[in-house]
Amino acid sequence: MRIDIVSVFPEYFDVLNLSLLGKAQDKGLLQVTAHNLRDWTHDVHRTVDDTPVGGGAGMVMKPEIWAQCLDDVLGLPARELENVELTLDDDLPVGQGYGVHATKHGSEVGAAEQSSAIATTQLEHGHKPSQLKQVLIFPNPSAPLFNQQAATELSHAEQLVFGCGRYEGIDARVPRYYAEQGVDVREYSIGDYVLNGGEVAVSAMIEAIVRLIPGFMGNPESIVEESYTGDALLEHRPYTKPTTWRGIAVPQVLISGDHAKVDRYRRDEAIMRTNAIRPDLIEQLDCRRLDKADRKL
Ligand code: 6GU
Repeated sequence: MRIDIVSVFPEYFDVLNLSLLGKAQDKGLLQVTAHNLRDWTHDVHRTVDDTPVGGGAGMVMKPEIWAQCLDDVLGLPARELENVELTLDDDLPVGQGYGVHATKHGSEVGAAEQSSAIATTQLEHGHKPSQLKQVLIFPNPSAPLFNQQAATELSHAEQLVFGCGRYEGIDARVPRYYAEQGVDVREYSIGDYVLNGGEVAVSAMIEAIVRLIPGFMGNPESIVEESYTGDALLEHRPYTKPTTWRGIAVPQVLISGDHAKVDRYRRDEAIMRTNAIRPDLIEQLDCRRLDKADRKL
């Protein structure tokens, strides 16, 4: 899998090189690249945002910068610059040029170098953009919740591109445009609270997705049994030795040696905990997946 992340704070993603994700990259299962959105700007201030049309607080991220960047990262054909307001840049000596250079080839030198750097990376890793099953994902607190089902589905993609918004978000025409181009576009929230930007949400989504890539986890069984897979129940609580610690004994059944009883105990625990903590998950539960003993609870 190839993962491209676009952000104005690409350093946030340095941590992805640590731990299991780093190992997956070493094994060649995964290649993660964090891009700086500002590399696709053309003005000396490297501006990525503007005031909201219609008024209001905060700033909105500009669609043309995002599109220049995403066209490159998705491997779509470069387009000529369009709808760019040519402004005389007052930081440059008069006569030396404009803040924005609209050329036939779509961009000034900096951005052209960017796209060739990406093309080289794709060649090095043997990807042809046309063969990729791509998904473009925008973290958005006002979107459907990201869950284990979404993570599982996305773990089968060949390329994931994450566009991290800051401020009041990215101009709404950006996801719409790529969807209209036939790109599989998703927007996800990671919970009912507000973060300052999408970076932390994307880190969480990547960790949830990448551990589901076949060959990533040392012990695939630990994935099958855990919370939210299969029945969408919370997991039973874990215990290790000693069987009595600081006067607290582990549940007796766990040291009985009776595997059927242990399984039954763990399933009861999972159902009761889910009922107490997440009754919404109990309501979603597929009744056909409950066994006779479950129904007595
Ligand atoms: Cl995806 N983004 C932001 N900014 N805040 C969030 C979120 C996403 N999910 C929950 N809160």
